[in-house]
Amino acid sequence: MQVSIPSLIFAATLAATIAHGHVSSATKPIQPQLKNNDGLIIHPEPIPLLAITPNSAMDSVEYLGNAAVQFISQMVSIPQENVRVSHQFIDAFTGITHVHLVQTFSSMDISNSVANVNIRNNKVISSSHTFAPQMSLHKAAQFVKTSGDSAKEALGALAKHLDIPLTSSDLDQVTVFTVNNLLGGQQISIEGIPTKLALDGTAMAERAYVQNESEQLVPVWRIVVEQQDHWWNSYVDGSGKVVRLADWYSQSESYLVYPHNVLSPDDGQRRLLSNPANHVASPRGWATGKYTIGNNVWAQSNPNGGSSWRLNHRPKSASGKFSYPLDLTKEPATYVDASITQLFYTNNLMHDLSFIYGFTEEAGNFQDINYSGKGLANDSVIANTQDGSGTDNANFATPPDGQHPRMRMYIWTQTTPSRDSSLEQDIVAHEYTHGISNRLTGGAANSDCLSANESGGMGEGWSDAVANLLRLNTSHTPATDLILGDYVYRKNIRKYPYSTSITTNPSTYQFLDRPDYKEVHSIGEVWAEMLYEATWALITKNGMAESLFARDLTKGNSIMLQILLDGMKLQPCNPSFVDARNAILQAESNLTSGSNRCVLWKAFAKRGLGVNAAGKDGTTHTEDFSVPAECLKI
Ligand SMILES: *[C@@H]1O[C@H](CO)[C@@H](O)[C@H](O)[C@H]1NC(C)=O
Ligand SMILES: *[C@@H]1O[C@H](CO)[C@@H](O)[C@H](O)[C@H]1NC(C)=O
Ligand SMILES: *[C@@H]1O[C@H](CO)[C@@H](O)[C@H](O)[C@H]1NC(C)=O
Ligand SMILES: *[C@@H]1O[C@H](CO)[C@@H](O)[C@H](O)[C@H]1NC(C)=O
Ligand SMILES: CC(=O)N[C@H]1CO[C@H](CO)[C@@H](O)[C@@H]1O
Ligand SMILES: CC(=O)N[C@H]1CO[C@H](CO)[C@@H](O)[C@@H]1O
Ligand SMILES: [Zn+2]
Repeated sequence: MQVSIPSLIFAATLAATIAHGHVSSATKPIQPQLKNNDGLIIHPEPIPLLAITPNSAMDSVEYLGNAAVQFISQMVSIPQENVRVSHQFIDAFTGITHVHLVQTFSSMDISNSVANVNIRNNKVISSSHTFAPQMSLHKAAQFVKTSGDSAKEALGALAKHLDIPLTSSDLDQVTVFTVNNLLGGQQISIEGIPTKLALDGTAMAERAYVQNESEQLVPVWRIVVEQQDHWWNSYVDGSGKVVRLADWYSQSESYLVYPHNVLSPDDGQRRLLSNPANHVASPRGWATGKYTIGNNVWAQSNPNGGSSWRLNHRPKSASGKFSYPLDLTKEPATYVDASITQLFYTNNLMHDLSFIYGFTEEAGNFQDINYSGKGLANDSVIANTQDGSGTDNANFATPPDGQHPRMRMYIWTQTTPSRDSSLEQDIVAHEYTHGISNRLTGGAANSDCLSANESGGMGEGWSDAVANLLRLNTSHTPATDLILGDYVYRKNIRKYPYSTSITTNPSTYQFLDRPDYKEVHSIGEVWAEMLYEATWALITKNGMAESLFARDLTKGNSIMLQILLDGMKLQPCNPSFVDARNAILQAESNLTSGSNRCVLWKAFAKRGLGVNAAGKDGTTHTEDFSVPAECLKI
């Protein structure tokens, strides 16, 4: 029986069926942006420390600490008695003495007014500070309420901020004790706290100041409370507002997955990857809690194929380690947690990769919280593994910015046992790229810009092209041919392998006029083949970066991914092949100033999209194999 070629993915615009609800967002740290933060000041001529007579009783470390106090207080014109050394040591490797200081007021720390002074050979080589000016000290408000009860009120305010409100009967159970701290100041021990707020029922409180964004000193209660996954150092002002908040717990996450250089189970083993998130693209990591849920993706199974997803099954890990058994001799349902973990991983990988290359919050990417405050929030990817609404396929729906896209990965039935498409990177990468191309073409608010014949076809093509780029590595050469879907389908899901050989893959521009090239995936094959030529042309000229994630724009594969995404942003809604090629050429001109222009022209011309090629939807396509005259001499 003939098996029909499955049509991987229609990038359909979403009907308004997706459930919309509150996305729980982790509490964010709060750090006032201080005015007087000039960063590290390097003193090219190291500044000799002023001679304070070393007291013979002091060791040199203490001497340097005092000298640092004197140095910094002179530099910012505040009294020495308002500066305290919080930590200092001599680094045995460099010989540099590092002195850390904090500004004080009324014998209390101004918690975020800090400085550091780096000293070598009794000279200051660099320093920094965020001290409040002397004027602020004069104006500073005194504590009005200092009683233990006001510490309790502050705890109640913190609980509310953390979304764990305490009832009045909860608060009735809470008791406060005054204890003396090591510096002779008063500390308060708070006990009897519900364990939902404090792991062991206790918290520490002390009075302090916080410098706010207008250089004013705000009297606060500092409260330290430890929870299962957080360890909060908080500063609550008299009105109950949390004005500073830090989490001492750094979330660690790990995933047992096929890493991105292992295309599928056919290609290698799973490995446990620790903290794989890119710090720029996902500053707070991938999983924000105990499940495969995060700011970029919510991954779950969906065996019945319905549209609900929030409460669907997901693996749970209290420790942040997502590691589940996988026996490929059994049916996919037996390893659903491994599959969800893999899908979560690959989606996040695509998020981070595309973010680095400019699919940012501002550009309309997929995130629940936009950390930059730009772009619309609440649109993480809904990624369903083993989705019951189909088999032998996968798809991705992209509504406009601010609405969740949905990825549905199906089980493939070509083999016994069946295979799970979430385990094949090229298919997941293909799907995710539909989201990128749809959001970037025509702007993030318009999801209808790859919906004509040619543009829809190119949507398929970009998806194959990015999947190809992601899997290329330094042992590949221009002679490498790539096929898609090999793991789940056991053969190529496209007509021809992607290849720089005209014999292996004969696709050219004029194929678009053939009756068997009206369907988007066929059109996409022609476009992706042109992009495969362009990719190798760029790599041949510029070499290949070992990892795309380094975004080394001197290397061919990174240049290619960059101009693909830049081109999407430049091109019109529903572009033709000619438009998209021109946008890529313009992106190249901006990025590498034309140094790769002729290489690109030659690649496109090799496949009939040369300088005199003409055509668009509704017309015939005239192919042309020539390059601009300027490219003939090179
Ligand atoms: C996200 O969605 C929730 C619930 O629908 C809403 O309360 C919240 O304001 C939204 N956030 C943004 C930034 O749109
Ligand atoms: C800083 O604190 C002062 C005194 O409490 C207040 O008047 C001012 O509005 C605060 N500034 C900011 C930016 O919060
Ligand atoms: C490149 O990928 C191939 C699979 O296509 C793999 O066999 C090979 O080991 C990889 N090489 C490197 C350097 O990662
Ligand atoms: C788009 O393709 C369909 C069939 O695949 C065809 O009927 C239609 O005429 C095409 N539209 C244009 C504008 O070429
Ligand atoms: C434009 C826009 O919707 N910006 C949102 C980004 O996210 C923050 C919350 O993190 C919202 O407050 C903004 O409205
Ligand atoms: C080579 C070149 O033209 N680079 C420009 C690309 O666009 C950015 C943003 O407009 C400019 O800053 C670059 O100079
Ligand atoms: Zn597709």
